[in-house]
Amino acid sequence: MQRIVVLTGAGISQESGLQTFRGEDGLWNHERISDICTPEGFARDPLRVDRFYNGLRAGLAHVHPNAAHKALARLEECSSAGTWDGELLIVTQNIDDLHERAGSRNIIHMHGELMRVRCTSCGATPPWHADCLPQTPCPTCHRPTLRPDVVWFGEIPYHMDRIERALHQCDLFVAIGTSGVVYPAAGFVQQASTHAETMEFNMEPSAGNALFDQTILGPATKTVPLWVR
Ligand code: BV8
Repeated sequence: MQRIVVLTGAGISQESGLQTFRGEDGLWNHERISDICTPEGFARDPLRVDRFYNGLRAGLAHVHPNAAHKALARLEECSSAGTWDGELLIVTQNIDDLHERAGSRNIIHMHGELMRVRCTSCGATPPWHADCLPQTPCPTCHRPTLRPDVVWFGEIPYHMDRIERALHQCDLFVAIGTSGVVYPAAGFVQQASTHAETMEFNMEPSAGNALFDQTILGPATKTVPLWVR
């Protein structure tokens, strides 16, 4: 049984038409991280943060999974169908739903999900809907304490225990389309490299590239299907 952990970042969704964070037209070139991607920024101006994520939600409605998302879904399907003696876990930093829409099921959204909101009073994570505002009452506890279900800087990513276990047990760790600058995700290759093969798929070497056994450069829609085939 081969155990593969795939870490994906914004680069895997780039060819679907979603912006990355740190490229020449990156999201963080137009907004300050401290204003948008921190609990302090949300506390200062919740409507501004809501506008940012509503902009991403609007964009998500017009894009589709690409060949890289679909190749990973095919690999998971081979495991379910028994044609591959392995198991695949996708740990994504992305908050889009393109892995799900490509057909993947074994996914951990470590930075949360764009199409959910989270109640800071009761912890419920109901689906987001168009007239959801920070003062909209939570459908579970009815308090007006909803926020984007997104992990911001300074907050602990979701499901870290499950991720650490998977990294400890994997035979192969693959990173696709991530710049390797945001922790703890950027540190996963170090944890895996003590016992597993490591591969990086990117357009350019990431910050942690020296830690990878193999580097495959090129657009993910070309390189990932060739690897999965
Ligand atoms: C935490 C929210 C404690 C969702 C995001 C000093 C040193 C080290 C660490 C720290 C430090 N000071 C503070 C920290 C911690 C901090 C951190 O890492 N800061 C960095 C900037 C120094 N991290 C945190 O605060 C995290 N929490 O540490 O808690 C803890 C941890 C564990 C256990 C207990 C306690 C929380 C981090 C989460 C922040 N939230 N976003 C959203 O709005 O989307 S971060 C944001 O960056 C996104 O989530 C994104 O996913 C993430 C990483 O970006 P990438 O996905 O890599 O995207 P990027 O644009 O950067 O790169 C794209 C890549 O794709 C490029 O390499 C490009 O070449 C490539 N590419 C482009 N096109 C293609 C392609 N590749 C292939 N094909 C293509 N077509």
